Amino acid sequence: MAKIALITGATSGIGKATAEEFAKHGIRLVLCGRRQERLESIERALSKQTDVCTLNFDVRDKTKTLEAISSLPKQFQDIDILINNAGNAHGLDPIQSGSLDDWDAMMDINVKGLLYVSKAIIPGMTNRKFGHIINIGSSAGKEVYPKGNVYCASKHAVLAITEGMRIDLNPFGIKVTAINPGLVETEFSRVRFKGGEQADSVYKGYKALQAKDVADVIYFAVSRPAHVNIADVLMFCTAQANSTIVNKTDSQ
Ligand code: NDP
Ligand code: 8X3
Repeated sequence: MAKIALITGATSGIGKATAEEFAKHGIRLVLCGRRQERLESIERALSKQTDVCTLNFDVRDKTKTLEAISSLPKQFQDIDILINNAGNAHGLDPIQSGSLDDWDAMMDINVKGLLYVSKAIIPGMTNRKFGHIINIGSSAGKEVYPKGNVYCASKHAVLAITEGMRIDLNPFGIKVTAINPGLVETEFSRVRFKGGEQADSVYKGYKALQAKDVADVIYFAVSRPAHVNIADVLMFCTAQANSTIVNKTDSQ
């Protein structure tokens, strides 16, 4: 029987590209997000390749998250692969002028939301002694850059949680992986800068990672043999050396 993957943040960027990659390989999909029209159009497109079910919930809402996942039809309940991807940066401000609402959004979505979804899925995996959790961290979880403060903190937390999961779930044979990309050209910067020109300029002058590049690595991780766990991946585009050094020399 084909595996079932639940992907959060499947309406855009890395999550959507991962859904498309998994569908090509016949992995059955539970796709999550808040934008209903997008969930429906992605379901229509990918249903040609695999079985697809969608769930609309905000990962900040603990009750709705647990209810949505427990409402899955029987044939989608046994999740083999969890991709904890939903998340964003909100704002890029020095700590002394950061917005409380932005801080709440990042901690509530990137950290607590990831925990709520995991809480709903892990018992099934421990019961079946089988599963693979992939947390989408970031290079921002490995180093702190100017004005990155709370976003970097949220992604450092994702990496700590990933390591904690790998330790605690070890007796159950559950794989736990962190995939940590640098700059990826998605809707990420539009969310961070609340739209506008600043967002468009982030990916100018060099070739950033594309969502499909990250999805390829995620598929690589889930397609290893049973005895192999890819624990942690840091990936950049060739033009990026670290969070602050990006060779922007292309004329675009
Ligand atoms: P996008 O903005 O393109 O996608 C973000 C996804 O998260 C959307 O599908 C969105 O769906 C979902 N999402 C956001 N907030 C919520 C919420 N409250 N509840 C449920 N779903 C939510 O960005 P990316 O694809 O780039 O980001 C995906 C992940 O990759 C994030 O965790 C991000 O931190 C990480 N990342 C991104 C990098 C980049 O440079 N782009 C680099 C490193 C890591 P909807 O709005 O429909 O709910
Ligand atoms: C996204 C990459 O450099 O904007 O996690 O933090 S960065």
